Amino acid sequence: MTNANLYARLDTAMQAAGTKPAFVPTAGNGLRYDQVRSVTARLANMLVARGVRPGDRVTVQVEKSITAVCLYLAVLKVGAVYNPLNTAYTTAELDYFIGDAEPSLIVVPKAVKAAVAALPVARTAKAIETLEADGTGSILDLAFAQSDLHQTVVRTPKDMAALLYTSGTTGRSKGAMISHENLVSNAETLVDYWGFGAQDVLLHALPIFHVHGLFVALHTALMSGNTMLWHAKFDLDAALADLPKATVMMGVPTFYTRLLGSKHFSAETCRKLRLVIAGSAPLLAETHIAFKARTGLDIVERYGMTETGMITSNPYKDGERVAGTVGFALPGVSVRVTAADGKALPAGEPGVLEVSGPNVFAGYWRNPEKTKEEFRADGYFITGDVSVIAPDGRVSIVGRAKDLIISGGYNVYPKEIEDEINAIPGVGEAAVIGLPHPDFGEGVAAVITAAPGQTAPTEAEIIGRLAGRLAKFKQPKCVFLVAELPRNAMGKVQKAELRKTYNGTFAG
Ligand code: MLC
Ligand code: AMP
Repeated sequence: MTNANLYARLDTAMQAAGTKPAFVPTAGNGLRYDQVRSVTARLANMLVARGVRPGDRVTVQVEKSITAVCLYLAVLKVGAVYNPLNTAYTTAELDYFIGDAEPSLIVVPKAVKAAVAALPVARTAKAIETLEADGTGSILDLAFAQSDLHQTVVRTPKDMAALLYTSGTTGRSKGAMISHENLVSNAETLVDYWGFGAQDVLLHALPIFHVHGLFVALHTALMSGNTMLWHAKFDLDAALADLPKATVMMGVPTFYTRLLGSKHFSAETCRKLRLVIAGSAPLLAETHIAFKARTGLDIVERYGMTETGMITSNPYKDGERVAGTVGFALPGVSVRVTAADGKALPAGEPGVLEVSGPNVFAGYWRNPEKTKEEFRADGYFITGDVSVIAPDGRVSIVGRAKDLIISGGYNVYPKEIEDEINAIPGVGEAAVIGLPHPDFGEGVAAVITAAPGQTAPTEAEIIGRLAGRLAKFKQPKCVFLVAELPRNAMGKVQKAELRKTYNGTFAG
């Protein structure tokens, strides 16, 4: 039986890359491909020694490092399930994720180990190990006591490789169960569609706890045996310094607006770039046009989701890259647009985009009801993105059927923030909205009323109360107090009205 384990596929490519540099960090030592393979094998033996078995979850909340990538690869190698968490999440948020994922191993920085160990939900884990931002930690110490020989565990295409949490419009976050087949098929498609070759050099400045940085960027580069210019985060000066060495760059729109905001960014900076990818949030047509004018390069905007990986892309080889559109369904992926009743709509009519293909996830972790709600009977997944498909198949995302804010590429679900604000004494009701933001695309704002007969808390008090409860990027950047929230005849808060009223809040 062939091994459908994604690691087996990546290992073949990494072996072929030999002693080529895999990761070149902005400071400190990098790793060659042969070293990545041997560190990964040692970490895999460490995981086994710690009692991690195939199918077990390994929950990881660590800063971006090369060791963290090797840990991800090692989790795949032993047939376990990688569960990365945004480093911005608070301990209160962690409590929920650990309770839901029930990992057998948790990896966090040493400074937060005691707080995590104190969570009752963490008791089900066999061990809590550490990993620091500089790539050192107990996992590496333990790994170096292990052999660098490890036989990759055989997985079937449908076996789970990763569990990625994505927030919900109602209630708590849901874990998307992502299989080896989902990841292998999407990566192979992208390598081919975007013309990756062994000579490519990728500037990697995305976080590695979400689909864009962890799957799209890493998998395409590893599968092609590319060198990655490894940035712990997006830093404008560091990006400007490394871009002249890169042939490929991937980022959220904020990366590109920040680059365009620098007078040092020019066609010369991009002299070797052949491919610039944007996604995770809408790229304004004006950003696409300004980038082309400054550099001569047409950004390739693509569209995807945690649950589906990449769905569409503007063409790389043949065809026009049209600003404000997300291109065509990728090979092997099918899309359609439907009305609320699920009936397919003709080309040109807006409706909710649905998708099917080997890239679409298996469902939500221990949540069959949500899974059922978001899939059609014929297997199409309902994205919640309002789209138009032109007669030639080109897709444009024109809105959202889901109440979602995307800030700097991070999803924020208003319901979660509203629940937290509503629980603050003195608050009557909160409505959380996204407003145009020059840096983050959308910025989070809250509009509140006072509880009857009470004085509402101030903006500073509200933000202060949310600090220990919600990740920074989810916290409102401003709070407005109103006598009443605007409502329609059904009593529903009219968020469109609020967005209009406060539209210019974050302007320039
Ligand atoms: C940081 N802050 C944010 C924020 N990121 N606030 C709102 N939205 C964000 N995205 C906060 C910081 O805590 C800080 O608060 C203040 O804003 C300014 O911080 P900064 O230093 O300017 O931010 P920075 O660290 O530079 O981060 C910005 C960023 C980062 C855009 C580089 O957010 C980022 O890397 N985003 C990428 C997200 C991503 O990978 N998404 C892919 C999801 S996958 P203070 O008050 O402390 O100063 C997906 C599927 C798909 O969607 O299709 O790809
Ligand atoms: P996530 O749940 O973090 O994977 O975010 C997925 C969501 O990001 C999608 O449902 C879209 O709403 C949005 N998204 C991703 N790429 C794009 C894009 N190129 N244009 C518009 N929205 C996008």
